[in-house]
Formats: sequence, C-alpha cells, structure tokens
Amino acid sequence: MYRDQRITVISPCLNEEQGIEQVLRRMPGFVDQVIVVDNGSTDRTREVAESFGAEVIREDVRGYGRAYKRGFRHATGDIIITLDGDHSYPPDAISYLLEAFQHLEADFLNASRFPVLDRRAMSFKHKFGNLVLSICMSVLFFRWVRDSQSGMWVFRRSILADMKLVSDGMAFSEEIKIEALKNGVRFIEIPITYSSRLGEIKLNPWRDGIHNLLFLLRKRFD
Ligand SMILES: Nc1nc2c(ncn2[C@@H]2O[C@H](COP(=O)(O)OP(=O)(O)O)[C@@H](O)[C@H]2O)c(=O)[nH]1
Ligand SMILES: [Mg+2]
Repeated sequence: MYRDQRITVISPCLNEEQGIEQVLRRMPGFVDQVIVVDNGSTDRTREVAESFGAEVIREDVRGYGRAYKRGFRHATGDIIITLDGDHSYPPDAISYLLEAFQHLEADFLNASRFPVLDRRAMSFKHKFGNLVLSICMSVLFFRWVRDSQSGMWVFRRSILADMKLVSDGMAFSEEIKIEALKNGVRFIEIPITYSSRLGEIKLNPWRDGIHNLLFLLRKRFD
C-alpha cells in the first residue's frame, strides 16, 4: 500500500531472465502485487520471477500490447505501474513517481526517458526515431508528449474502463497514452533515468518505427 492505495506493478517479459531478476530485486516493499507476463519465454524468466514471489501469467500470443492487456485483467491494485523486464527503467523511481502522481492528483503519469543521460542507453537512431514519433503524436493529438514510446507509466486502474486498446504490438505504448489524453483524464510527464537494457533487444527499430507511425495515422483518422 502507498498512502492507502493498493499498488500493482506489471512487467512484460520475453526471455528476460537477467533483467527481470534485477527489476524484482529492486521492487519497493510497499508494492502489493507484482505481475510478470511471460510471452512464451524459453529461458528461465518464469522460474526467476516466481522465486521473487511475482505472479507469473502466461500469454501465448507474442506481442508487447498483447502481454499488457493480459496483465491488466489480473491487476487488482488501485494504481498500476508498468516497466520493461529488461531493467532499463529504474524500479527505484517508483516511489518518487508515485509521490508526484498523488501530489499532482494525476490519473496517468508518463515517465519520460529524455534527456538520456547515460550515453550507452539509447543509440542516435533510437533517439531520432523516438523524437519523430513523439512529434507526430503530439501534432496529431494536440498535446506535447516528449516520450511517446516510454514503457513506464503510473495510472489509476479505473481509467482502463474507458480506453479502447486495440494494438497487440509495440504501438500499444503510444496507444495507451493517446487513450489517456482523452477528456477529463489528468496526464502528466516526469523524467526518469534510463539505462542500457540487460539481455537481447526485442524491438526492431525500422519495422516497429514505421508500424508505430502508421498506427498513429490510423488511430487519428479512422
Ligand atoms: N518486442 C516484444 N517485446 C515483448 C514481447 N513480449 C514481451 N515483451 C517485453 O516488452 C519489453 C519491451 O521490449 P524491448 O526489447 O525492451 O524494447 P524497447 O524497450 O522498446 O527497446 C521487454 O521487457 C520485452 O521482454 C513481444 O512479443 N515482443
Ligand atoms: Mg526495453
């Protein structure tokens, strides 16, 4: 519990045995429920997560969005926090993000990875792609969002009821923000420190970048 609110943390994992261990090792004690969504890992992701007492839920169909939608169905907390299982997002930031979230009476907080302070954390190509996608999303949806592709969010579980989440892939990250930007939801963005991931990268920069751009256009004009 954090100030009378039940806290659920969700982490999607596809072969993240190394990263998830570090994430779970650093999980703050006030977190009530930790859900690891295993997307058909062939390594020891499940065993490692279970050894830390996480609830491991299996999603057989691959996809980042698919994994989150499955995880949301199992979440019982008042507030949901997400982060990758690769230890690139800082579990230590959870407490200060929650503090800001509650203090500012937000409904959705996006943790921005920019400016990236650790040079090894993100390549120039990634930074550039991110900036292009964030500008496109901001223009199309009339709200400046610096990190449209961030995978770390803090939000009230209740706002999920009004969201229409169709993406099963990497575009899920921008889609949940677009849905959160709808009327009446208080959206804030706060910087975190981003580090280089452990294990193998799952993102395919060109394929996922172009797909995410087309997804934005479809979401806006459909
Ligand atoms: N790409 C991808 N990532 C998945 C999938 N299922 C779970 N994930 C997890 O989603 C997170 C994001 O992937 P990652 O390679 O870190 O991409 P990036 O953070 O955008 O560079 C990681 O924790 C992955 O293990 C999947 O089917 N595809
Ligand atoms: Mg990652």
